[in-house]
Amino acid sequence: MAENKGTYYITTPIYYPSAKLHIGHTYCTVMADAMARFKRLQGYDVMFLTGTDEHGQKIQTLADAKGVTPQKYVDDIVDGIKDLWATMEISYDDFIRTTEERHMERCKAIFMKMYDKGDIYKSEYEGWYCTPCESFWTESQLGEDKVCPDCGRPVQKAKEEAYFFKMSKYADALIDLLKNNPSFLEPESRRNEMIAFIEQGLEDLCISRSTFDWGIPVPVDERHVMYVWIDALSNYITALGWPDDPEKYEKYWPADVHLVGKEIVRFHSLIWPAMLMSAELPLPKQVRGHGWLLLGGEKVSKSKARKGKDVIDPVILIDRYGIDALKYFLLREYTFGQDGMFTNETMLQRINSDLANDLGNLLSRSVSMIVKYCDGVVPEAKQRDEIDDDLITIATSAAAKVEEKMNLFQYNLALDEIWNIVRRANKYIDEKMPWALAKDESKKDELDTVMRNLAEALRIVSILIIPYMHTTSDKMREQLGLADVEGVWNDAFEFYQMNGVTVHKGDALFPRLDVEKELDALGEIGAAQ
Ligand code: ME8
Repeated sequence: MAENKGTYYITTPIYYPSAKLHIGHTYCTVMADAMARFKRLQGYDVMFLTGTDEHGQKIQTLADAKGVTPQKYVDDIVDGIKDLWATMEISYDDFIRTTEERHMERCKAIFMKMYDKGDIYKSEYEGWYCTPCESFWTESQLGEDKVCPDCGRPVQKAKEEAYFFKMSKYADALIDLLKNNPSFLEPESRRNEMIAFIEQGLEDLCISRSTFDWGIPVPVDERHVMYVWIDALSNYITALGWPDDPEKYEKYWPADVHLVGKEIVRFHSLIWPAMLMSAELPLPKQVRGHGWLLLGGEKVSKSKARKGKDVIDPVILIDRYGIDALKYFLLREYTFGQDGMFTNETMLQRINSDLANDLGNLLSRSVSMIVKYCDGVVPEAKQRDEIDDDLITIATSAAAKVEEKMNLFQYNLALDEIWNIVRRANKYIDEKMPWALAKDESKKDELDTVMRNLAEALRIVSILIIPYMHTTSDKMREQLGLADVEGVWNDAFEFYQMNGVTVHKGDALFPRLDVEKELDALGEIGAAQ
């Protein structure tokens, strides 16, 4: 087992059970899962939390339209979300639903801490509300067209008696936090936006609603329900058992990172810390805002008139290409913090080039050659020249580079470091031409060395990819004769661990896709959606 490096607490947003989740929704969860697996592999005691955000006007309206109770409405959808995360092999340690008793009671306790501090008062709310975002806006924030600045949809006028949280009291402390502890909010562009937002003047926040009742009752006035964001943000500590069952809270809080989409950075980097300051609880160490996958912006292909739009249903894509291919694509293609266009065409091309060609071919040719030239037994390396040195250096130095990139949430660059080994190893085969060495008895030592070095480089790759594609890692290790040996992080730094191991030829890791044919098939599916 790897050494214990301490604890690591990572969260995703808790999703609204309001619609079928598309590939964009899965992006954050896939990133959080890869980070959780990466930290576990390194020896951290990881707590990975996700869940669902089930109260509020939006859910009540959707349930009313369907003619079912909000509870029935959310129960059905939450089951589907859990099924999706199971299909996607998301390794969460806890799934919190905000309709659970454990959450609701603890959320009331947070409210009471803020109330007892004197930070909550009753007044009247008059302004605008975006129901899809569950967000309050003032006249001046909306501009003339009266649309939500976050999502661009129309807002509704709201006028009701309400409880308010003295956010304005925490404006200086929040500015201080963002300016003096810049790593609290990454990337920098989001931090600057938030500083500008506060500097425009931070108003007190309306934190209760009384025109509908699908929410957690306000403990001091049951005619009101809590504003859904106060309810939702609390999940990060209610799931840990604060305050009545604090074992996990004491172990894991403060969170190492809240991963969130860019449009909800404001809630996590202003409202949530202000709530915690008011409740006199420690702040999370970091909030990281990721960009959006832009969906449906483009037809499947500009060059060919295909039938429908891109398929963005993760289940269909996983069914056709497998979960590892999809996860690899999401993590490799996009840069954390920036928006990126999602198209089926880029996805298929990436799967073909990086997975079928680069990785799949490397494994299949290496294993075939070890079978053919060495009876399947990984031989000893007998010599070492500059070309061997280059491969060995790249392979054994990758783990440290991967760690560096992962600590910056640069998943794409971390994967690129791993693919450096893959590309170098493929080039190594071309340079060493083992088929030519095999024809010359006097080159047997050189041939053995090449076979050994390829096996070792592949072993290192099989460890490094565990966080992103663990099933592919298992398949590789099966073929490399390492199925019974646990992939351990520290072993990725070392060469020469495969004395006398017997390899087994297996199926192609990723069958080569006919991109044109696949695009046509996806176009048909997209047209039917
Ligand atoms: O905001 N690309 O829930 P939500 C990337 N309940 N990310 C996307 C995306 C896309 N195309 N579409 C959605 C909520 N997301 C609240 C959170 S947390 C205390 C409460 C991301 O279901 C979005 O940015 O509307 C957000 O981070 C997440 O999906 C959940 O969105």
